[in-house]
Amino acid sequence: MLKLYGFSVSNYYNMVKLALLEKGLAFEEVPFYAGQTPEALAVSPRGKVPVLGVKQGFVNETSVILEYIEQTQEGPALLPADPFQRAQVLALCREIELYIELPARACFAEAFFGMPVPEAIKDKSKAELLLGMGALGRHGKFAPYVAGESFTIADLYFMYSVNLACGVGEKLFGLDLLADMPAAKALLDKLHALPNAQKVAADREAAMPAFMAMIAAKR
Ligand SMILES: N[C@@H](CCC(=O)N[C@@H](CS)C(=O)NCC(=O)O)C(=O)O
Repeated sequence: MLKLYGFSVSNYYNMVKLALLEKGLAFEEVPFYAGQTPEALAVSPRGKVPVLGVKQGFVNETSVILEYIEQTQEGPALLPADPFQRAQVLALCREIELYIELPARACFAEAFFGMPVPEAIKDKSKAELLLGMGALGRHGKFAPYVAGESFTIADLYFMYSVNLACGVGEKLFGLDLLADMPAAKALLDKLHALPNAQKVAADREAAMPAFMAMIAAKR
């Protein structure tokens, strides 16, 4: 059986978890906080989650895991078969990760854990986030899904990265990053209302106290 290594508070972990649930696949969740110990690095070369455990070994990096699942498993397709359409979906995922998730992530410590982030980093993140959201507004279709008529892995990146970026925008910069994107806002609500997304969210809530205690202990 597929094994999903990671923890329920991780947004990347939840992208893969929702993909597995939407495809109706059986999998086992293996609690794994990664880190830099030799044991963790033997599972995840950079000490990140998620990691997918398969018969032959480990597959890491969310985008690669999602493509691997698509290529090897049954269930509803989350990537188009047509190469051009597939490229659009993959580009959207990459754009969301590079230009929205990563600048937002640089500010997570202050936005979500009360640990100050230097002003220079916040300034850079704010500028990059605005450019990233502009790119998403130009490239995303939101008709109703990010890449068009079908739910794809671009929706997974959108729902689990853009929601956190919006939290950063609101908490640190007083900005509504989706203010000019009503269809995107509606899609975010629609995606988070999916029954499987609700299960993922419930697991996240349940795991949050232990996660926050772990963060506090590390301070
Ligand atoms: N590029 C990685 C990023 C994954 C990532 O940043 N995961 C976070 C949790 S959301 C993590 O493992 N953080 C632990 C750390 O950086 O030590 C992927 O796509 O899977």
